[in-house]
Amino acid sequence: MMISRRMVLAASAAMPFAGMAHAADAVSIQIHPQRLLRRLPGDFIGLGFEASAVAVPGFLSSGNRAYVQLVRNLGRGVIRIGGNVSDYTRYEVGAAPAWSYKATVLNYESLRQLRGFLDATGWKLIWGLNLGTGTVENAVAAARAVTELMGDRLVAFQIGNEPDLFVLAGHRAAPYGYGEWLTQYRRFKAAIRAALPGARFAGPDISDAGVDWVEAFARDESGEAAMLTAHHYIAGKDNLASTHALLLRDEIRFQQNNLARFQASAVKAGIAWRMSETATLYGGGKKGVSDSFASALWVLDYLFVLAGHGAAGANLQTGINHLGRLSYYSPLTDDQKGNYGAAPEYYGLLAFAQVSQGDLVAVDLNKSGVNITAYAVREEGGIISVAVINKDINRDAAVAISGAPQGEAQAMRLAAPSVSALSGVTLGGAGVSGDGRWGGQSEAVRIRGGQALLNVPAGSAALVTFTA
Ligand code: BDP
Repeated sequence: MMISRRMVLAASAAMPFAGMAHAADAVSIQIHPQRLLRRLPGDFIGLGFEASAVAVPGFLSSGNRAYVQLVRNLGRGVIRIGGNVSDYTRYEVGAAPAWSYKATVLNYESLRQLRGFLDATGWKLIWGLNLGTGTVENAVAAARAVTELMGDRLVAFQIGNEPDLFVLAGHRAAPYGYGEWLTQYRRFKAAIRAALPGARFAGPDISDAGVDWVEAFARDESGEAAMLTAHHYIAGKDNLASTHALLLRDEIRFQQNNLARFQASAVKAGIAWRMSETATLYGGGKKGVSDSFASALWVLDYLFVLAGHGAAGANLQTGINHLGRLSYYSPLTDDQKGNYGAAPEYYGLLAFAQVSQGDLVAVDLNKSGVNITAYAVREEGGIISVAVINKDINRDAAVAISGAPQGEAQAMRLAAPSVSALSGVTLGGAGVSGDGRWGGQSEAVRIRGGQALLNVPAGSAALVTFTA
C-alpha cells in the first residue's frame, strides 16, 4: 500500500460503522500468499483522452500543476490518445491547433507540451493514428513527430479507433471487415516503418463487438505487434438497464466471451494485451450513474478482474468527449476554465493504486450470498494487501480474513453516503482536492484468533494491509 506507512488513526475514532442497524452477513476470505497468480505490471492504470485534448493549449502540459498532481497520485501509468476524434485528427507542424470533433489539428507545440506532461507525471503513451479519414502521408508525419518528441515514453502506435465500427461511423462503405482493415493497417504500418524502422504497433483497438478481430490479429501479426488492444463499455447510456445495479453486477458473460479469449490470444501469440479504452457506459456516460459512487466500486473491482485475465492494464476514458462536453464517466473533472478535480470514479483508481504494486495471489472467498469480491496482492517485503469490495447495495458484510502474515493489519476505506452519491466520496476518510491533495489514512483492524475482523458496509470497499 503506497501510503500505508502514514499515521494510523486510533481504532476507536475510525469505526464509523459500529452502529450498523441490521446484522451483517458473515463473509470469509482465505488468502494464499504463496499461490502466485501473476505479477501486476507497474503501469497497469491508464487514462485515455480524445486526440482533441492534446490540442488544447496548456491542458496536457507540465504547467498544468493540478492535473499533473491528480494523475501522479495514480502511480506510473499509461496515457492513450485515441477515441472517435483521432480518426478526424490532422498533424501539421506549424498550424494553429484546433480541438473540435471533426476538425482537430495538432501541431509540434501540442506534442511538445504532451511530452512535458509525461515527464512531469512519469507516465507513458499509446498514440492513435488517423486511419478513418487521414492519409498515409499524414500518419507518417504524425508518427515521426510523436516518435521524435516522446522518445522512450512511447509504448506503441495504434492505427484506427474501433475499426470494426468503421462502416457505422461512416469511415468506410460495406463490406469492410477484418481483412479489409488489415490490408490498410499493414499499408500504414509499412509506410511508418519505412520512415521509422523501430516503430512499435498495437491493435486492433476494437469495440466490444470485435473479439474475433483480436484473435485474428494475434494470429496474423504475432511477432509483429507489441500488444493486443480492445475496448469495453458495460452498455450504452440510453439503455434502460444502465443503472447503478448494472455497474455493480459481475460481468460474467463479458469475462467468458471477451476477457478469456483476449487472454488466450495473448498467451498464444506471446504478447501482452491491454484494455486500451474503457468506461462504464458509452455515449459519454449516463448522468447520475456513470458519475456516481457506484463507478468507484465498479472500477476498483473491474481492474482486478482485468488483472486476473492477464491484462497489461486499462485506460479509463477521460475528459472532454467528441461532443465537446465532459463525459459523465470521466474519472477527472474539467470545467474547461482551468478547474479540475476527482470524480467519484477517480477514488476507485486511487484505491487500486494503493494496493496494486506486487504479485496477485490466490484467495478463497465465501460470499454468503453477498455481492462481494476480494483480491490479494503480495508486495515487496511480504506485505499483503487485500481489497474487499462490497458491491451489494443492501447487505453489510462482517468480514474475516485469514491466511495473511500474523502481525498488524490496517484498513483504508472507500466510502460515500450511498452508491448513487455524486459527491462526498472519501478514501481513507479524506477527499481529493482540485489540485490533487489527499491525506487519506488507515485505521487499525482487530485481529482475533489469527483472523482480521472488520465490517465492510453495503456499497463500500476496504483495503486491508497486513504487516508481519
Ligand atoms: C467509444 C469511442 C469514444 C467515445 C465513446 C463514447 O471510441 O471516442 O467517446 O465511445 O461513446 O466507442 O462515450
